[in-house]
Amino acid sequence: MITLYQFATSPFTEKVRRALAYKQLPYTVHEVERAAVPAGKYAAISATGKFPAIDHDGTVVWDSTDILDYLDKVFPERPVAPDQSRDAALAHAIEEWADESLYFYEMTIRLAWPHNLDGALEEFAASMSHVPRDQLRGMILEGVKALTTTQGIGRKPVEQIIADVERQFQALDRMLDGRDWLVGERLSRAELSVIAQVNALLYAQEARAALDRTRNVKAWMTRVDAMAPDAQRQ
Ligand SMILES: N[C@@H](CCC(=O)N[C@@H](CS)C(=O)NCC(=O)O)C(=O)O
Repeated sequence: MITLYQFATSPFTEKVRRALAYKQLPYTVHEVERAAVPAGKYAAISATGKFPAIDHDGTVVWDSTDILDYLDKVFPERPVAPDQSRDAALAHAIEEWADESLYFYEMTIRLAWPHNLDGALEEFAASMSHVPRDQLRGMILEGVKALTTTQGIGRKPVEQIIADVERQFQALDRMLDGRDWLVGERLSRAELSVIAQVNALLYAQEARAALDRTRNVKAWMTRVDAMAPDAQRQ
């Protein structure tokens, strides 16, 4: 039995849900109470206090990348890792691009830009129902601004961030020129990582405009959705 501990709003959680769907593995979802994390309620599930994490018959794994490794090891059917060694390395590099670069862009433009946060706020409110909306909005804007300022993207002028996002979408588009999948001849973990961050980015009007200027990305998203749907987005 697999239990997925998640924040519903996290792109890393979407990545894992898609992997579980692709591998046709049943699971139950435990929505993590954000307010209870600092007090250690989930310390036995995620030592970092970050989610997603899974509990598979008592084996606990946290971090979406480690979770995908684990799932392929224990359930080798329908692997999300490519077969060829070089393709597997490339999929890993693309996964890191998604998790460590696209992620900071989606956080910045979805959650630290007020006109985009308003469209995402209701989903955050679902896991923090005890916090009044206005207070929650302020907490997210302030918290994410502090985080992305420390990381660096939050210090860039808005126009530069929009240009960066355009370049990221164009890079993804060119990776898909003349091919169905990012790596190799079938869906891989590269798809699952990237589509999750793209969907988070698309809360922002600037990212939707960038997507409209691509030639291959929408069709690729439809292909990924068909093979590895996200139950939460249906
Ligand atoms: N590298 C981790 C990142 C997970 C992550 O950053 N999750 C965020 C939600 S999007 C989180 O749990 N944040 C809570 C915190 O940092 O306290 C993964 O791939 O799972």
